[in-house]
Amino acid sequence: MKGASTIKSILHFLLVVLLLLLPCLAFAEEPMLRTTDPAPPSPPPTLGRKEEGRGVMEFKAGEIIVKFKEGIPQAGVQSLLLAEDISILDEMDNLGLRLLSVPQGRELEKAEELKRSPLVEYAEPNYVVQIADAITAGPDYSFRVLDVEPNDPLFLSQWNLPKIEAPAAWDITTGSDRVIIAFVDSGVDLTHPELKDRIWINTDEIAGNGVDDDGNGKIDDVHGWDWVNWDDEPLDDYGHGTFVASIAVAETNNGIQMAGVSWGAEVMPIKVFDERGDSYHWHIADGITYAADKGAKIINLSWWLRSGIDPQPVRIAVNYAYSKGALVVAAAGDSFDSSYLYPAALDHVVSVAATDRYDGHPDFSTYNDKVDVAAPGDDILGLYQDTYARLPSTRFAVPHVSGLAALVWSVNPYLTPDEVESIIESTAVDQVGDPAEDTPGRDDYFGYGRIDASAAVRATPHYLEVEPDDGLYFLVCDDSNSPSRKITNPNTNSSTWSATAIAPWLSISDPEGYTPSSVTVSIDEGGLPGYGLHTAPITVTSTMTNHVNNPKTIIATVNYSSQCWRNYLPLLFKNYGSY
Ligand SMILES: [Ca+2]
Ligand SMILES: [Ca+2]
Ligand SMILES: [Ca+2]
Ligand SMILES: [Ca+2]
Repeated sequence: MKGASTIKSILHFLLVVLLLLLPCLAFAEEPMLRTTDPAPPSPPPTLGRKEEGRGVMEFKAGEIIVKFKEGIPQAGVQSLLLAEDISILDEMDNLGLRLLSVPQGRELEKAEELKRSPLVEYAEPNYVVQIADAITAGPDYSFRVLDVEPNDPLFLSQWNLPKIEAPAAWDITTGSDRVIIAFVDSGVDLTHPELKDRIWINTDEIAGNGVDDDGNGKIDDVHGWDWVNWDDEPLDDYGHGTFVASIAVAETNNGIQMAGVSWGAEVMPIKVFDERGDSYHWHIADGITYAADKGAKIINLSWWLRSGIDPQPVRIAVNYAYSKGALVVAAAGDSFDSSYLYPAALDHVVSVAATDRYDGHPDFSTYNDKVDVAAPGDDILGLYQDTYARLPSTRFAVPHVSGLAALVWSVNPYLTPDEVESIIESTAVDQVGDPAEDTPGRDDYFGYGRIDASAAVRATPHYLEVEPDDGLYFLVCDDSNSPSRKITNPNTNSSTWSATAIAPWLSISDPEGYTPSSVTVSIDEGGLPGYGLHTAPITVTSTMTNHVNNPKTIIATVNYSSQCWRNYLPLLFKNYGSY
């Protein structure tokens, strides 16, 4: 077997040569690594992690949120921060919260140290919130875009609106633009034809002058604010906020696309979620506070926090918003179980569960003793980018309740958040679902029941408001046409009120229009008894059976002369601004 031995020797030789060459090959491939240069530094971590509650909580590296006890001297706070080598990044004076800068990697340790100080009420990391956070495997959260854009109005395929009796509610009101819904979300498409005329305008701020005119720390925040990019354009680069807002307030009866629950409400975009759908407790707490300070009546929170821990900054912000008269509405969650999810499980938050088109309880919808009401939250149509999507989630049940609260507040702008919540809950339809789940009265699956918009607005005591409410002034002359003026009701539909007068020289039309609605008051010159000043009362009456402040009287005054120049001259000095 000499030949075999020779082959073995040759192979052995080749192996040795190969082994000797290997370092050279490696060197030829990556010559720079053989020098003494240090390895390039890895990028700083942007997130920390902590085992908590139901899983791992992520938080922003280098930041913690602290609330100092009330009445603590500032000097004490300063020396504590100095001793701990901590600096202040941001402050929320209304909530008494401070965002502190701490060394990266030591967030939990620093929070624990501060918690031991008698000056500190609580301290915790600046936790991450994910808008589409599913804590267990759940429904498909990716946006499913419709294959075919229907030629017929999309309202016909919005099963959710007739289900909650929205069309019958619209006989009473289609929603006043005086009611603002803040969407604490990923922003809103400000130029979408279905939303652009619904965007709230901050009248205390002058656009584009580079000045913080209303002194709230945000320059030129004319239509909300973007906490992610810290600018005045809360645009939606994720798609969620536009989808949610369209369910509540899409422009309706405009001949295009879809319908919203409240056609008239205004949208305040609070952009705190970024293009991946992530946010932080600090931004969310600040966004909720901003919305409450700027007069939002409803704060829509279509998301929940992972892990089920009680979020202190969000809790404090929600309590603040409630104290300012806002109704906070949040998703019960898509947990498939009975876990408490926040913010829905907080006090002063309406927790909304989902129903399907058969008034069933979808498996994903969280059930627990915090659930207040149920609303359509399965196969819900909304605007997504340049088209539509149909999605399931308790996140999309929330804007139904927000839109309904806007309708209720339109019928009566003077209700408290507790009164609005009570009307929505007491008129919700009980025992619509599986009898094993939807037991008589309140239950953990449906809360007080599936919302009924028509019943809610009809149970709301109508507070009739009209403009002008202090009198109408007319100039009537032989040498010009007789004038007419409008009395406008900005809050409710034409069916809810009427206006009458008994003077032979006054005629008043029936109310017309949705919301706003109006009557036209005309002067019949021939009925006037002669030249001079004449007055007559106009009686404005709510025709709803359930009303307050009723009826109202508006005085109509006519100044009648042969030639109008005789009237114009003294008017310049009397300053009748209403003409
Ligand atoms: Ca400002
Ligand atoms: Ca400005
Ligand atoms: Ca539309
Ligand atoms: Ca029930």
